[in-house]
Amino acid sequence: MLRISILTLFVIGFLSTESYGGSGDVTGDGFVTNADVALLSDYLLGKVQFTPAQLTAANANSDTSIDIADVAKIINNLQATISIDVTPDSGSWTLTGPTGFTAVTGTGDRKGSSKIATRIAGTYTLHCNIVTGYAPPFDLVQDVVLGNATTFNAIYTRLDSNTVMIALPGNVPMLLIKCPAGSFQMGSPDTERSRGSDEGPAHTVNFSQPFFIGKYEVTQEQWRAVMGTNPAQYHGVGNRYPVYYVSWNDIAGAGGFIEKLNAHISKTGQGGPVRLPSEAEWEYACRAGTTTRFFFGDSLSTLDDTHIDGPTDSTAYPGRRSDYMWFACSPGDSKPVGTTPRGGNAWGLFDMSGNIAEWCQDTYHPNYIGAPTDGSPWDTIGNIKIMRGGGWAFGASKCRSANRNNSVFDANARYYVLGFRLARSN
Ligand SMILES: [Ca+2]
Ligand SMILES: [Ca+2]
Ligand SMILES: [Ca+2]
Repeated sequence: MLRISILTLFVIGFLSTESYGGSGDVTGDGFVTNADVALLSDYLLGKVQFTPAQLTAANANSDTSIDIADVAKIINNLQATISIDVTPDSGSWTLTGPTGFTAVTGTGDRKGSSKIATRIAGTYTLHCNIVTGYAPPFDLVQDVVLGNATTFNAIYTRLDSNTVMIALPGNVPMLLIKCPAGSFQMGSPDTERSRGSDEGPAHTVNFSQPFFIGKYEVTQEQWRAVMGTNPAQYHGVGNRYPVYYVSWNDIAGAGGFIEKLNAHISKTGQGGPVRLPSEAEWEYACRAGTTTRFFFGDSLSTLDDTHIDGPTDSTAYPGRRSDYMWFACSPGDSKPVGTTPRGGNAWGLFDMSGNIAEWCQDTYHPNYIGAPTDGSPWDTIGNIKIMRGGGWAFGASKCRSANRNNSVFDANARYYVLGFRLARSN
């Protein structure tokens, strides 16, 4: 009986063309994967019985028997399957892969029988497009292995009332977060460990209006979208990495990033102009209501001036400092923005401390005597510009909320640990 069935099905198999989801698809899901190999192996071991349709599919080499040669044939024909699960379903995307894979675009899910099959193993990237009212996820990158199933879970974030999204040229998104009106103590108390004298006197700054500041450091993808180039190299390169090797003048000077982006914002009716944050805005945003050395606590229990990581003191923020900021080569080079293990600060801002240091609008003053108290930039003397937040190459003490630069960077300097984020008044 079995023999007859196989012979009958042999004819059918011979007539059909060998294609994905045909010969070798023992599970009947339309794809040739490791699950088919496993099921066929179980059949050969006598563990399962097959239906006529499964017998047809299992006879992968279309001869007169089902044996180990079919297993070999199926392995040779293995596909990888790629499922795409997008939330919400209005999300649209492009899937790209290694050389030889033709990019696939779509809207909504590709799951179940509509999942994507490929016989090209390697690294695949899912890029999600802007959807009204939502911030797309960063590009999702995964290795795809023949025989296996891979799922890209693309989850958009609904924009809340505190978040603004600007579409850069090419529809590259940039997110800004609203910082509330209010007051804070700028600078550090004399008792703060590892402080510099330029962090005092601590003084009250009052913001009568809310303002916006970048959720993330400006990325290389964003820089390229506006300027057409990517100056960053050697110290973390990729769309999601922060841009560096950009001078203050490259950003805020004539013909720079801000001037070009504001022309685009104006032309596309996307609200008011962007600018660099003032130093006061930067520290207010970094602290996000905290008065401790770092936005995650005081971290007093290990030496900050060495490259030693250690526990924080605060029970409210348990963990290591490297859970909150990329500092002290932990390990080396910049990191993709927004990837610190414990997320951002209380206002949802990422990498304010660490990753790359950030240019501000102000020039450097050796102390805060005479500093403005309304949050406006202070650029009355010199050509040395402020950088804030420390970076991946610095010890933890340089990443404190109140820490200021070492008064060395003029407006034309480019540095491998120095980038920026943007601000906007309204
Ligand atoms: Ca299958
Ligand atoms: Ca066979
Ligand atoms: Ca930073």
